[in-house]
Amino acid sequence: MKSALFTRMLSIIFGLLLAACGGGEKGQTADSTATDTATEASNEEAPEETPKEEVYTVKGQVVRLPETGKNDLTVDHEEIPDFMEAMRMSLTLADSTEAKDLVVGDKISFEMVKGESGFLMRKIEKLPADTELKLPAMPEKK
Ligand SMILES: [Cu+2]
Repeated sequence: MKSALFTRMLSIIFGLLLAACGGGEKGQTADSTATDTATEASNEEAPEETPKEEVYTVKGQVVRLPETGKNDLTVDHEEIPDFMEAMRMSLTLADSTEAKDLVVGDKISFEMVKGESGFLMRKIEKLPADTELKLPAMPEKK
């Protein structure tokens, strides 16, 4: 008899718990609906984003100067945290006159700009020749 009472009490407690849970879920559903609506509204308000350019200040060393009539400078550059490992790459000069005073082997800092159509470099500044750079170890490929 005692156990029957206990069982009934348990079932009452369970019933209460279920009711409580049900109430909670209803509340959550209402909340998430409200959030969805808010998100949609803010999306509509946001103007069409023009793709932002990402700018990184990078140090590197000149590997190859632009050929006549071309506009690309090849550099070994240091790691760019969270973006690019140290590597050799060719970049398009935003302003070709920026390369006119450079020679192969110059250590430079520059801004790397990731735009819609690839990478640009600009604001090239020469660094002292004894600047220590962590450049990529380039396996000789021939
Ligand atoms: Cu790179």
